[in-house]
Amino acid sequence: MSKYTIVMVRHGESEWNQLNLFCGWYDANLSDKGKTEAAQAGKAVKDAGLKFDVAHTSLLTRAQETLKAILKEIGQEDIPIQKTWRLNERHYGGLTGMNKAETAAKYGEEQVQIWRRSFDVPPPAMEPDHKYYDTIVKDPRYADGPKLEEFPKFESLKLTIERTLPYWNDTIIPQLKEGKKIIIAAHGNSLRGIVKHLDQMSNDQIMGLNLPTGIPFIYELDGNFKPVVSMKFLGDEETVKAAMAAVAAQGKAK
Ligand code: DG2
Repeated sequence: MSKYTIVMVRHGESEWNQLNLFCGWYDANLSDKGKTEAAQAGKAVKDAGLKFDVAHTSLLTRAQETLKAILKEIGQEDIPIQKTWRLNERHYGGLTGMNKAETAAKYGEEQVQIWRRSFDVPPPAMEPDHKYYDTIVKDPRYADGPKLEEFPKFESLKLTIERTLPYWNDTIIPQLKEGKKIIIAAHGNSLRGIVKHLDQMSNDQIMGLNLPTGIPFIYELDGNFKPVVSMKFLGDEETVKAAMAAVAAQGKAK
């Protein structure tokens, strides 16, 4: 029997998604299309009659703006919003800022697929001479964490899960237990980590999952936080399928 309901959404398309650049911890804004997707996500949430007591998001603008648009649409801009680096996108290391299709042309589609979707093979590290190193490491939004010694220079999905899951277990679960209705607006890979955990997907199974931008999905969980309903998208099946395929195709050489 379903006891808890939680809604999750990957942010709307960012300007860097649009340019097909590895983004990670770079703070890209939503594109115009992404803003429209965020508003549509809000409409879908409204049509489903969902309301929330608390919202969670990352420290990155694209996720926060998506959340804002959704809460505006459902008239709930006043609920508490908790922001954490633990929901940030996985850190794409030295790949940050590189074009995914050009990277595939240079290093091969197989290598890009490993970097994007393998469970535990990390991308190359972001070295201090990387164009975006200072922009990210010295960003004051990280003053409260992660600490310099744990500040990522790259992350595999495995490493992403290792810093996202403590937030799920220590913050989200207790709030669900209190009966709070929750929405999480985050990123392709931080959410893939949560989905892998909830659905107990194998390392191979999670490789095949690509989350679309701006389409909310629902989990219904039993008393032991096991899914009764998994990843039910608030969108029609064909649209969701096409959007997932488009994300997968971003790693193809042009
Ligand atoms: C994308 C995900 O993150 O990229 O960092 O480039 O969800 O913040 O747009 P998001 C990025 P892929 O793993 O799908 O290549």
